[in-house]
Amino acid sequence: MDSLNDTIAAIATPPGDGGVGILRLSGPDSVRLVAKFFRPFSGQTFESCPARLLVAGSWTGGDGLVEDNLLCVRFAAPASYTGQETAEVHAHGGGFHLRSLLQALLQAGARLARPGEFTQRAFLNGKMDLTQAEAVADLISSRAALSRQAAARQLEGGLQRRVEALRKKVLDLSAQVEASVDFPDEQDQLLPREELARSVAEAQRAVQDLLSGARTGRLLRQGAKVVLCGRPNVGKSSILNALLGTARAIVHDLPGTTRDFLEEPFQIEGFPLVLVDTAGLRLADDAVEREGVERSRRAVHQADVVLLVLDAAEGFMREDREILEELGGLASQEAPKMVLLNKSDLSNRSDWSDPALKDFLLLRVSARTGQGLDLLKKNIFEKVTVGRPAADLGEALVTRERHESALRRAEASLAQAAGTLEQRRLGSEFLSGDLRDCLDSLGEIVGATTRQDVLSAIFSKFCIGK
Ligand SMILES: Nc1nc2c(ncn2[C@@H]2O[C@H](COP(=O)(O)OP(=O)(O)OP(=O)(O)O)[C@@H](O)[C@H]2O)c(=O)[nH]1
Ligand SMILES: [Mg+2]
Repeated sequence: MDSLNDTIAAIATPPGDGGVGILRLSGPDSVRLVAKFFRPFSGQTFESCPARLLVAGSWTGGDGLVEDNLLCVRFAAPASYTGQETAEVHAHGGGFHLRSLLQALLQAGARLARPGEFTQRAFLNGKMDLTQAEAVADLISSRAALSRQAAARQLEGGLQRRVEALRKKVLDLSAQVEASVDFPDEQDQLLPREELARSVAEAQRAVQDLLSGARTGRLLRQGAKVVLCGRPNVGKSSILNALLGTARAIVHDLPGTTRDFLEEPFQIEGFPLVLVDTAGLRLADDAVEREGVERSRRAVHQADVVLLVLDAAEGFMREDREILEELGGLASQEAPKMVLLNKSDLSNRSDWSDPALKDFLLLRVSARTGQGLDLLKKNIFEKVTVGRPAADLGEALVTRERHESALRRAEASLAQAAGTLEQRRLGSEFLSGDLRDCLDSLGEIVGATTRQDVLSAIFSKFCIGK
């Protein structure tokens, strides 16, 4: 890893032209480097200007010519985003102009920051834990109200507090057990097994509680894939269009119209979704359609919610039954499945009492009249939020697979500890081993015990200048 003593610099605002563009520096030479080019109008040196105050002045290039009139601000360590001395240059936001200013700073001795390096420094200097650092990236990339709200809760420390409370609980337990390792003779006295078992069970419940929000948290961050599937001509593309309110997909009365799958971002009450329209599932004779059908299967495989579309006017056909059977093996067990009886404007006489359908929620809809679409949206929302009311979704949720897998390992260690406690023969050193494993796993979530390569991978996904 690069040294924290490097002074790093980057353009912090997005590429392109804008009213204002910001350059950011962090490291021991930040202020000195900016001061080489920046002359406050007040006549003071930049170094002697108060910290955290925007100072107006001119920027002079190497040849002594003024290149911009702009604002600069300095932050003294440790009271900055990164915890180091930092400086910002708020210039006019031309892409070429900003790159020229950056170039001058790099020539003067700064190093170009890697993606996420500012936030990585903030993490390394204890300004935030790993869940908060991740929340910075999530807030920047959020595209829907509820995702933004979840990222903000996490940034503010919601998840950190829940995990730290759990760690503290396990740490206390572990201290109690460790004490008895030192005095093996007094073990029974020091190890009130029932009390310990109760504490372990309590920790297990807290882990499960965190895990129960993991799916929703992940979907909030990534957008839930809602896949429309079914045989040709039942109206999948029409439903997609009706939900989006635009004629995004081609609709035609010829079966086999949609050849490739099609994805569009969509939201329900601020929950981010990706609607996926697919090619009708059937035994296709031409090679292109066969490839399309294969892609439909892959889309169903990756679905977070599956909408099987039937034709209400035609009723439940043999082909529908075959698709329904195939869905069982194809779609994820976790993914809720609903059956849409489309074209219900044409008929609602068909019989849907077939046993194959009895486990599914059947919704009568019409892409043509819009009937039933509000109810469909309400049901999709309930499925992706697992019934939590929208107001609860801002509560700190586990949002990444990384958190989830660490929690599963913590859960396994606690189960092991519970087992050890039951088998009275095993000594307390086994128990303390289990608890240490559990603490390591929990520590990975907040970044206390996270491996260097994992950390690098997390920060490398950030944008430059963050
Ligand atoms: N009356 C009525 N017609 C509909 C409805 N939805 C779709 N249709 C008609 O059904 C035909 C097929 O619609 P599509 O949306 O192309 O069907 P699809 O399932 O996407 O078909 P493929 O792409 O071929 O698999 C078109 O002629 C639509 O106008 C509906 O709710 N009511
Ligand atoms: Mg279609």
